[in-house]
Amino acid sequence: MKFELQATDKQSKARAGKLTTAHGEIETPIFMPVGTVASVKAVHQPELVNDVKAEIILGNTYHLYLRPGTETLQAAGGLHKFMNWERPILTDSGGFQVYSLDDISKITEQGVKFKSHIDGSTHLFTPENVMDVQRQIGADIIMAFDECTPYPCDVQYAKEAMDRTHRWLDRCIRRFDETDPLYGYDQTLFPIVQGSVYPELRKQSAEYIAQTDREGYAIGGLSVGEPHEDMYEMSELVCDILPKDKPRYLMGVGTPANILENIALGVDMFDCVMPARNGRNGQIFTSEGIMNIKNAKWAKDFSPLDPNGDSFVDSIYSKAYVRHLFQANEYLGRQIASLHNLRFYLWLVKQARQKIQEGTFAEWKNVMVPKLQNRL
Ligand code: PRF
Repeated sequence: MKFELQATDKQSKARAGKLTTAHGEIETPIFMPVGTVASVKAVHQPELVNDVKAEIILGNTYHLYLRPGTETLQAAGGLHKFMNWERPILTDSGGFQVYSLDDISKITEQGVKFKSHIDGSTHLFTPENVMDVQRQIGADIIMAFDECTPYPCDVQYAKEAMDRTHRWLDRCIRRFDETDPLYGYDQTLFPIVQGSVYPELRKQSAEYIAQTDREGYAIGGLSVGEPHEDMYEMSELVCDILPKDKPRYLMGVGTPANILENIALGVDMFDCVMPARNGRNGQIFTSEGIMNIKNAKWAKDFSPLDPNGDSFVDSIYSKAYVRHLFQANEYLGRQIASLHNLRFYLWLVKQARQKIQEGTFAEWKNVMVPKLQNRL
């Protein structure tokens, strides 16, 4: 993998870059649609390529390991072939998902014991087998096995979890470096910074992660319920420590406004279930703000979902029609909303990239952020 820094904003820490993987190039800043179970929900592959214009998507080790399982994925020749997605894929390591299971997972030095949400069977994830599973899935970028602390979290536990994350990282790196990719193309491993909302821990973690000298780094443990100001403070502190010539990925963030603010602090990559999940519930993100498409006020509004929207669905459907589909509980309504929102997120990061290259990002961001938070 190669990362080329192409432009940096003068009035903020925003960057534009190009990431080259075995499955093609990604222009940063980028948003990665989430395809947890080998499917970006309700979106066909040609729509993902041509309409959303996704450049990279995300898969989840936890879900893919449980179903369809690594035997099937290996027999298919890896996840790219299985789902017919020829562009880059990143897989999350499963840590975050097993902690979300909370009362049914147990953390020890060895790893995390958890029960399948599908059939209740017991499994153990360790830094080593999570590397093996991600080799078998075959994503271009794979994530270290970490422990994401909840919010709030006392400083003592946050430090314990961070130290464990660092020890697990050493084991991940050892296993990753002594194994080979299974499908003939390179994979790369991104370590994850933790440390909750404690500046001293974040600093320690960022320094530890930076000295591992990998090809890219992630920031975890944020957007878990802390105030936005804390998220921005941690994100900036970590970005200032991580090397400038490597991409930074902020995991699981966030709203459109969160994304622009974090781009301004030096983040290059994002993923979040929000555009698709909230879209399926009728929440539409636009360049003028957020709307609930189920609201009666849209009943006779025949304008597009977003007046500035360039998505395929914006060019052919109206607010009134999409509202009707939600009222009638039609699948198509949820599908249109997902497509619109995913394209909107991709449009937003591409606009950011263009403004960074033109040298006008900071002013543009300050105009956009309040607009993006409008309730329509
Ligand atoms: N760790 C991992 N995946 C994640 C997170 C994390 O901390 C988050 C936190 N927002 C989202 N996804 N491995």
